[in-house]
Amino acid sequence: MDQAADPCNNFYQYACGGWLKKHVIPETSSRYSTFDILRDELEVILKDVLEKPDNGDPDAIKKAKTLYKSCTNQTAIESKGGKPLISMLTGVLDWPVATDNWDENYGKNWTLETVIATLTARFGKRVIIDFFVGTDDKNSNVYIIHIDQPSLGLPSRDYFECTGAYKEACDAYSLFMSNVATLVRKDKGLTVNHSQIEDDMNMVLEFEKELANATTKSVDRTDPNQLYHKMTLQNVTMNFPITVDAKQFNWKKFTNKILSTVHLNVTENEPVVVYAPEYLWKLAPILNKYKPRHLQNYVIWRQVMDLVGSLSSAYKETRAAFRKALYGTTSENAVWRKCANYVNSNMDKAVGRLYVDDAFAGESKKMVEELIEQIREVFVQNLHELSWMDEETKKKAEEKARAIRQRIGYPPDIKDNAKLNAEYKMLNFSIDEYFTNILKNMQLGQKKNLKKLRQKVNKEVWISGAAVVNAFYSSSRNQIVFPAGILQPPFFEKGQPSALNFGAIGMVIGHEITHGFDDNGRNFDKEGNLMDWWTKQSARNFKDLSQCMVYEYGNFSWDLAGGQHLSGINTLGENIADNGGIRQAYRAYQLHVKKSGKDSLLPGIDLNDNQLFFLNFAQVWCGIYRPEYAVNSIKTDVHSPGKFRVLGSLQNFEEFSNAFHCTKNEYMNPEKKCRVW
Ligand code: OIR
Ligand code: ZN
Repeated sequence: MDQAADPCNNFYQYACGGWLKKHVIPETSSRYSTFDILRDELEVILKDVLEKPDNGDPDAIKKAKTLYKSCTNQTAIESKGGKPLISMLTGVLDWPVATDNWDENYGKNWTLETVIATLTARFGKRVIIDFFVGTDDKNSNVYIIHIDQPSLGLPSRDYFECTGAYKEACDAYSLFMSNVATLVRKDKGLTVNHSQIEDDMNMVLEFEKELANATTKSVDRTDPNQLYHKMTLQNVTMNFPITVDAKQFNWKKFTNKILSTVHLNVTENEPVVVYAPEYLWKLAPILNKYKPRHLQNYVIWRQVMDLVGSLSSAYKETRAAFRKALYGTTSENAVWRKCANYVNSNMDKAVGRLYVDDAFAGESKKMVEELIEQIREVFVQNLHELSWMDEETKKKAEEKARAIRQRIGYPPDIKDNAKLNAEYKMLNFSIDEYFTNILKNMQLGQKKNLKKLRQKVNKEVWISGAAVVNAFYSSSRNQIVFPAGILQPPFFEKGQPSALNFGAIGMVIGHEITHGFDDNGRNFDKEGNLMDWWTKQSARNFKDLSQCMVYEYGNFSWDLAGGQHLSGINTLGENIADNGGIRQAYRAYQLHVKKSGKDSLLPGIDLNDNQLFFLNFAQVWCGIYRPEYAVNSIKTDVHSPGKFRVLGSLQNFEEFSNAFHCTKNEYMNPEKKCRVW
């Protein structure tokens, strides 16, 4: 910390000033913070456990270790060059810019449905139209087909302005495309005609600019009631007529082509939820303007760009300038880090098992259960004291709060070898076929998703792996999850003073519980269904009170992002959760002290326990961003940057000012304070 700073003038500088002076952001990191260091340390543990030689491991563990080895197997990857990619780009997946006379061969009987369906079904790559199976917002026990607008090749729609801070990214993006196209043509022994490649890639960027412009802004997609449009497949065909290459886009064919990979077939009466009707209406005229060649170039590029990092260094290098423009990093993360994260995200149960066996103190679970009960109680107590909510709505809110189910540490099944092996029965990896292994994972992952369409929702399933430094709330499951990865210092440690535990993990618990009651979560009932359980008046009051936070956080200008202001709307849910979390944790701590007294203070620092509570909360967020990543995350991260999470929530909390004796109108103690929960 920086004790020379005045906690009442800028608590973030006071809490983190010393950290900021002592840390330099690594060349491989786009953001560096206490949080990121915990994640880096977790990766070291994963490296250690994944590299440990097999000593009677269950099959699932053997497979995880094989996958990891194939990923770190540089010689095999180098020797293959672009071959694995080239052998993927054939037939329906041919890439016109890297193929001679594509138009003659495929152009004639080409359909957009086929190529998009193939990318969705075989690789889970959703482009132009995002087709996925997910829980029905209005019936959380049932899965249903969803049609939504897609993600784009750049972090957000704003980048396609290609001016100012986004210019470098756009230029790097089109250079990235041309470089890869050139490399693939060379590897295929084809001539390289730069102007042809330029033309093709310019058309791709032009097309994606129009696509980006057709998408709905995230600030206009925050209300789940506005997104939800349930209709039959027949209605989709009627409501969203699209012609491509003078042919009618066949929604039913498109859907059944995707579902055929899991032997499912639907009629035109199949229910579908359309999240982005406006986008689909704007999409139609755009698609009509482009030739098959250009559409094919685009959709294949979107698949190719995600795979170059898994090929030889010649291909990896094509991504360097693109990565620099989006993340600011001047060198790739270490291969073992990339591989540890890759295996963890694709085999989270197997890796979770390795992680908890090696690093998770089981007795933490009991203590965290205790904390959750205390904080849940405080949430309910506090609820009944709110002046802006009427009795009827309070009753419903209490029911929902008490119905929240918790998951701590890891799912017990991962300790059961038989169950763990069953989870990966279909998977077999080979040590020197990393690229093929990736495609297998994509295929299996997508099959699992599509199969859900005819399955009931299993609410017992955890929404996160164990080896994750984070915490979660699921509105459809009304479930809070605290993976083993976050149950460690500075968040939690059974031996550390309770003030520190309450200020960190206690606040995280409150944060997750409050998500059930933020601008998004509050729309769902205790069963996780999109159902309005609010009276008109209470709902109106909620909106007024949360609007205060929209203005408060929207007023923060972020120097690292060129002075851009935060979006108070995009970050509202997380800000409501932070503000609720800190209040609930503080109140729970006061109750704890009343009951069990205070723990010893920290030696060498003359702060009392309440001050330590706030200090530990704040120091979780000590960190720095590279400017390129600040520009990226201000548009893509639903969280406010750490500094503003600290300032914004503590400025609203009078107990913070009491603890540090801040007088009225000092920066940390503004007259106007926002409060929802
Ligand atoms: O905000 C969350 C949510 C999980 C989430 C993850 C990614 C995108 C959207 C939501 S509920 N978790 C808290 C969080 O701030 N996570 C940060 C992040 O970038 O995911 C690290 C967990 C948390 C809450 C309060 C204090 C520290 C951590
Ligand atoms: Zn959150």
